[in-house]
Order: sequence, then structure tokens, then C-alpha cells
Amino acid sequence: MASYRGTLIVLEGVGRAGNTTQGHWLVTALCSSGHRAKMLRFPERSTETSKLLNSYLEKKTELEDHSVHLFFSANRWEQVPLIKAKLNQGVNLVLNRYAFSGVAFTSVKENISLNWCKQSDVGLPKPDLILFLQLQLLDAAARGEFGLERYETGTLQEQVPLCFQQLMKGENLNWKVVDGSRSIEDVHEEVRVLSKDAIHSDAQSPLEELWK
Ligand code: NYM
Ligand code: MG
Repeated sequence: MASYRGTLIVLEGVGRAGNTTQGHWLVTALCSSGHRAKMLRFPERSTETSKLLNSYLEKKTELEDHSVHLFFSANRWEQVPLIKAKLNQGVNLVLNRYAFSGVAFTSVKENISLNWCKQSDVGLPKPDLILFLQLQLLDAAARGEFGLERYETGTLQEQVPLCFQQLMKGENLNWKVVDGSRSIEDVHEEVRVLSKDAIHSDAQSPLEELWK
């Protein structure tokens, strides 16, 4: 039905929490139960800004901390026309990371406040549901070595969740914390049920703006 918009679902989490797998499983489950659904990931690694972000994440280049934060944010704004168009067509979107990762990964850096980090993402399409896949550091370590990219270190993986906790407080956002230490199937089941609930309750409410 044309007046029904798609639901905007975000998957957040720290390294090895399984966001990507859960995103794929969720899209598959939604599609096989008659919904339209698509996954987008941030950083989106195929646009102009992403060349710069890829080489930064691969530690091939250095960028000033504020500057790289704004590029991550620009990489999201680039996708806003697509996000709005898809939602208007009734497609449910599953975003693998979003502004919350942007804020969390920058605000652990020295001398950059959480509040400064949020500003460049104010006004992005506001998610209807944010699923935070929680994983303790020990469980993450048990899933194997971290990768070789920037930020994939134990210290960062300890600090970043604290920033996510900050972001969960006090804002008018629909966060759900999901225990990511369980099997893929168990996590998927919870993610699927929470997402379906959101799809049913948000289909007719207008899309809002983040942190505004
Ligand atoms: N990351 C991701 C940021 O630092 N800022 C952002 O705005 C976003 C969206 O990129 N370690 C970091 C978090 C991850 C890294 O993500 C790449 P992934 O999910 O490993 O491709
Ligand atoms: Mg990674």
C-alpha cells in the first residue's frame, strides 16, 4: 500500500558482534515473509568519500581526527536521498552501522567531545529501531583475532561500548540491546522479532530527523 513507508532499522555493535551476518539474515527473513527489505552499510565503501575512508581504515593514510569524522558523516549524507526514496517506496532498510558508530569511534579520541561528534549527523533520517548487539570483550576475543584495520584493537573495543552507553541515555530513540554472545540463530530470532514489531508499529508514522 503506497501510504506505508518502510521502517529504518539500524544494527550497531563493536567488533565481532556479528552485525553483518545479522543484517543479511534479517533481510533474508523479512523478504521471505513478504516484506521488501534491503541492507546498506556504513561506511558505504563504493562512493567518492569512501576511497578516502578505506585507505584511512586500512592505515594507508593519516587524516586529522575532526576531518575524518566529517568524511564519515558525509558518507552517510551522500546516501540520504537513496534512504528516503527507498523508505517512501515501502522498502524496509537495515543499516549496518550509522551515526552512532560515527560518534562512538570518534569521541574516544582525545579532545573531541561527544556533543561535537553528534553535530554533523543532526538531521539524518531518524531510525525507528536501533539494535545494539552487545558482546563482552572476552567473548569477542574468543571469536578470534581482531582484524588489521584501524580501531581493531582491544583498548578501542573496551572504550567504544562506553560511548554507545552514553548515546543510549536521554535521547528519544528506540534502542534495544541484544545479547550478541549467543548463537547466530538465537540472536537472529530476537533481531527478527524486534524488527517485525517495529515494522508493524512504524509503517504509518512520518519519518523524523535524528537528534533534532
Ligand atoms: N567507523 C564506522 C567509524 O569510525 N566511523 C563511522 O562513522 C562508521 C560508520 O569503521 N571499525 C568505523 C568502525 C569500524 C570501521 O566498519 C569499519 P566495518 O563494519 O568493519 O566495515
Ligand atoms: Mg571491520
